[in-house]
Amino acid sequence: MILFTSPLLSLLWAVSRAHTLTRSECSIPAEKQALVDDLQDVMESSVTPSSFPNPSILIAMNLVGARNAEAQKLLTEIILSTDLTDLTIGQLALNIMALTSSCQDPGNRLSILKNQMESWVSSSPQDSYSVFYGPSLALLALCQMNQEVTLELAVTFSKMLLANVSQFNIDTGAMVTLALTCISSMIPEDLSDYSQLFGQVLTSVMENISGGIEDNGLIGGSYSTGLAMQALYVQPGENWDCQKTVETILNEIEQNRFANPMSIAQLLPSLKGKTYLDVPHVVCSTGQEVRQTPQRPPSPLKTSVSNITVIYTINNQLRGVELVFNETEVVSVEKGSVLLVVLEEAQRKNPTFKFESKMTSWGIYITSINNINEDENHRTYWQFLSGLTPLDEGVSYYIPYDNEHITANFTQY
Ligand code: B12
Ligand SMILES: *[C@@H]1O[C@H](CO)[C@@H](O)[C@H](O)[C@H]1NC(C)=O
Ligand SMILES: *[C@@H]1O[C@H](CO)[C@@H](O)[C@H](O)[C@H]1NC(C)=O
Ligand SMILES: *[C@@H]1O[C@H](CO)[C@@H](O)[C@H](O)[C@H]1NC(C)=O
Ligand SMILES: *[C@@H]1O[C@H](CO)[C@@H](O)[C@H](O)[C@H]1NC(C)=O
Ligand SMILES: CC(=O)N[C@H]1CO[C@H](CO)[C@@H](O)[C@@H]1O
Repeated sequence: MILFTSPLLSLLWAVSRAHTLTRSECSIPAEKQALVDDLQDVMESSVTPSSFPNPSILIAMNLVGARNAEAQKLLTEIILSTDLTDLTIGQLALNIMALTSSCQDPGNRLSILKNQMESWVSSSPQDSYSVFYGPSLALLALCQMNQEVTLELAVTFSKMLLANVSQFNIDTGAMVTLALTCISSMIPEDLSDYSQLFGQVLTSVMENISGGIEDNGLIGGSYSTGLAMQALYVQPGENWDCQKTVETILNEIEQNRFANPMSIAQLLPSLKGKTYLDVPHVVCSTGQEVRQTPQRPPSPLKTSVSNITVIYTINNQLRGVELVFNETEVVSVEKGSVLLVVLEEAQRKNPTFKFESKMTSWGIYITSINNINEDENHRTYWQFLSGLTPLDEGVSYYIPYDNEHITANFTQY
């Protein structure tokens, strides 16, 4: 169905069409504007010389307009000096978009990403849907940088998505939507073979995202909503009440559900009607005012020093017959502690509960428990559950309640 001739592809790529977006009607009520500004301040004040270099924060800041020009400048410098050797495809893509949004030249990051993507498409076996998240970011970044190779990569990528459908993942679907929307806007409409292929993927992905719209307006839970909104902005459907989604999200913000700076980075652009497709169109103003970050209200003083009890189980039924274990420890931690404190307390009481972790853009990620390591090649990881429900936050943000039963279960994705 698809004919490949490279000169043709490059010719077509050059004929890019302007793409205009129709936005669903929704806005932030005037009385909630301060709440959103505070949220942006939390995200921007997380940028320090020693914090984890997070390109998603820079993208968000540039899309909505930085309130703290100093944080914007610092993060741009940090991203510019990030060592490229150990970056994944997705991280490279985010770095390129972050630098573009700061009107900086991404330099050799682009050619590294192209090479990595070319080997990725030719090697990937049947895979779980969320594994396509990073490569979608890559296609989006390459498309925005007008790389001719994008069309060919996108064709292979789309065929892989159509051929191997595993458990759908909203965040990944949203990224796929942004990437293929960018690519579709770069090829003439009458190129029916390509348009048809991308259209087919976009239709099924948007069906699944729409299916994730909950009665309360959230889309696939609190932390998928920001990205899902971006997808719904660029591929508008009929049945989305954007205002309802915004209202529920604003409630969630008031409940302090968006304390993690990365969760803010993925939400803020949507709240302000922006998407990652706007990255190439950011206007970089020079000589911005360095604004004083407003003082955050002091966190309420800890009045109660009472402890709570958490039942913590670590369970591996997956790896090594002789390594199988299922152990439970009851620990007492100060009320309001994050889950990480439970893990530390269990480890202190019982060496079987020894764990290892690494820092990521979302906070602390648990890589190993009782010497059983996650393995990307086998798609294994430590999943955290409350009862039988997977947690929607990591150990450095989730706050357990009294008598909660938390399980770390070694499983596959
Ligand atoms: C792929 C993915 C995974 C994979 C990561 C492995 C891999 N090699 O692909 C797996 C399935 C293992 C995973 C696990 C978890 N994930 Co996850 N994951 C994602 C997803 C879909 C894409 C991440 C990605 O590739 N980013 C692109 C690259 C370029 O960025 P990166 O920062 O380098 O990505 C790394 C980190 O994001 C890290 N990571 C992935 N998930 C999580 C979660 C936490 C809490 C941390 C600290 C790190 C982390 O793994 C990525 C690859 O190395 C995101 C969706 C999203 N909106 O971001 C959710 C997402 C980040 N995950 C989430 C959650 C909740 C989890 C779990 C805590 C679920 C659970 N109940 O156990 C666990 C982590 C537990 C632990 N061991 O600490 C939430 C975080 C929300 C929040 N407010 O904290 C997200 C946003 C999904 C959602 N919409 O709810 N995840
Ligand atoms: C999405 O939903 C449709 C049905 O609505 C289904 O056929 C398809 O396999 C789903 N998954 C993906 C990844 O698109
Ligand atoms: C592991 O232990 C928990 C708590 O004691 C128990 O509920 C669960 O059934 C056990 N699971 C397995 C697979 O043995
Ligand atoms: C309360 O929790 C802390 C850890 O947060 C622990 O060190 C301490 O022993 C606990 N106190 C009691 C009485 O269990
Ligand atoms: C724990 O992981 C195992 C192995 O993947 C799986 O069979 C089991 O259903 C998981 N348990 C829970 C509670 O999710
Ligand atoms: C297009 C594509 O990637 N197809 C793969 C789907 O999964 C099967 C089974 O693992 C692979 O053999 C195909 O290559």
